[in-house]
Amino acid sequence: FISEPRTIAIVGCPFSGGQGRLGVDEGPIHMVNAGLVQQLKGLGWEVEFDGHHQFEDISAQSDPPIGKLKNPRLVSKVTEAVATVVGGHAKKGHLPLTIGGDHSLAMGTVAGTLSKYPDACVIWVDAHADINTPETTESGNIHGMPVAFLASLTNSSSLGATAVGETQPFAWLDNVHLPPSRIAYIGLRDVDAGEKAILREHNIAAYSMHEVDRYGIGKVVEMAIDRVNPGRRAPIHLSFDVDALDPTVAPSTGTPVRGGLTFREGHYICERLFETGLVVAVDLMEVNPSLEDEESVQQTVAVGCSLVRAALGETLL
Ligand code: 6HN
Ligand code: MN
Ligand code: MN
Ligand code: MN
Repeated sequence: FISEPRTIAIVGCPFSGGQGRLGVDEGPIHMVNAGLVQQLKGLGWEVEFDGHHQFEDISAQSDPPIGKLKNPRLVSKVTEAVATVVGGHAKKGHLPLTIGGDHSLAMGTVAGTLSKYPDACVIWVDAHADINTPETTESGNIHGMPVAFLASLTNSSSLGATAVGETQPFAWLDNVHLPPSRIAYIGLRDVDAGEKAILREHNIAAYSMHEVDRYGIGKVVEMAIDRVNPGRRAPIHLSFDVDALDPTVAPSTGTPVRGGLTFREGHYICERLFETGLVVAVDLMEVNPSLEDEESVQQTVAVGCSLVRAALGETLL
């Protein structure tokens, strides 16, 4: 049994270093400006928001790639800070709501959740599996890798050597471990070949759009919960990448993939997880207000806010 948090702590993370497209750092600013704080208060929550997180800046020159990984030092520093902030809110009994920013941030959010709830499971809603390792990544973008680090499928030593005396990026994550049996995906449709092999090898619960079509979203969500949380007692961390939605529903995002979740399917996942009473942390990632036209941006920001509301108790009746 989880004593239900009454306070939401919004962690705004204007960060784009886990991928190459500028603008995704503006996502949280747009969502807060759209009235997210008031909307959550309207659901009966106390809401804490002390402004967007200020991240230490590391210049590109002092952060050359390690192997294929781009901005490794920056992403490591930022996600470590996010883990501390999210973990701190969770330990006070608050529900951390992290707004991205790119999905590399989930290294921090999930690590933060695990620091308070070591038995937590993760429902990862995304077009992508974000489980590349430094060996399998084709893009070198770290937002495609957070799950591999969280699940200890890779670690900081596999990055290769850094300068003498330098702290190895991601060493802070080496002691964080989310067992692969406690991860379930919903919405997948753009999974790299190396990632497919990893999902198979570790028997990770993965419900792609094929399963959504086949069974319907209602059944898929129950199957996902049962796989990672069979007794339905463990805390749930929901990490929602807005690109899980179809690009017609959420166009302003950096790696859109057609054939995604409908507006209702996305909201249903959030509503159903809230109903379990087990949700202890929520991420909403990858809204990029610099992509597509103004109407698309507004639509994407609005759908981001409404997914968050659904995950935090908004009902249709
Ligand atoms: N995201 N699999 C691709 C890569 O670059 O590794 C895409 C990753 C997308 C990540 O959307 O959070
Ligand atoms: Mn707090
Ligand atoms: Mn993602
Ligand atoms: Mn994605």
